Amino acid sequence: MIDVYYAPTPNGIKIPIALEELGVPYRLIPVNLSANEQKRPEFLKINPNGRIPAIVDPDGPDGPDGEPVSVFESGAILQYLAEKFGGLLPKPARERIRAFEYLYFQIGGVGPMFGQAGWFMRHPEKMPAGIERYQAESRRLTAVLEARLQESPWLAGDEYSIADIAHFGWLRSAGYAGVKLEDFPAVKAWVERIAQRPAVKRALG
Ligand SMILES: N[C@@H](CCC(=O)N[C@@H](CS)C(=O)NCC(=O)O)C(=O)O
Repeated sequence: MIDVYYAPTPNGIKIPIALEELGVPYRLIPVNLSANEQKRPEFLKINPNGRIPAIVDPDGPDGPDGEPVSVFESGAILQYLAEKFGGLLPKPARERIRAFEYLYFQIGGVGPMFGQAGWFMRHPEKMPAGIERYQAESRRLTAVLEARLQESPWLAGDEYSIADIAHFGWLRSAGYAGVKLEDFPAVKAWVERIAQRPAVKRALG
């Protein structure tokens, strides 16, 4: 049974969604971010970066009776799960490349920019220019997704993948970063389509 160190945040929900989609049993271990549990020494052994999500797979990558492995960084966890359990990543090389492009686009772009936009919107006294800069960047990144989803049902192409799962939590809460989904109709329809998936409903309870 895979242990998922979890809080119900845009990064946190990626992991139970992927595990539900793959049909893999898991146990959620809540991490109280307000109490800074993610900075405790025992958790830092699992994720030296002191953030959720992280997982511990008692069987490791080699399957039953293998060595346990811990994985941190949500993109690395999604890739680990997709490769170990054989799903959520297209097999054709060209679509697989697209899946990784959009996965890293989320990890390096959408996540940090939406996060900063949301933070500055809630702390305007710190730096008004921060709101303007990070909101503008969040909208620009959403426009990139809009263009992709105008031409393709899913971010990798014809198949739903870990690239979609990585973005879903951030885009369904786009208002947090000052992004109005009404301005991005293909992204809005894609968020609604993902929210209707039975695995996603189960993961979100
Ligand atoms: N790049 C990391 C980001 C993880 C992250 O920012 N997690 C947030 C919750 S969404 C967190 O643990 N925040 C608490 C903290 O920074 O102490 C990932 O994708 O896993």
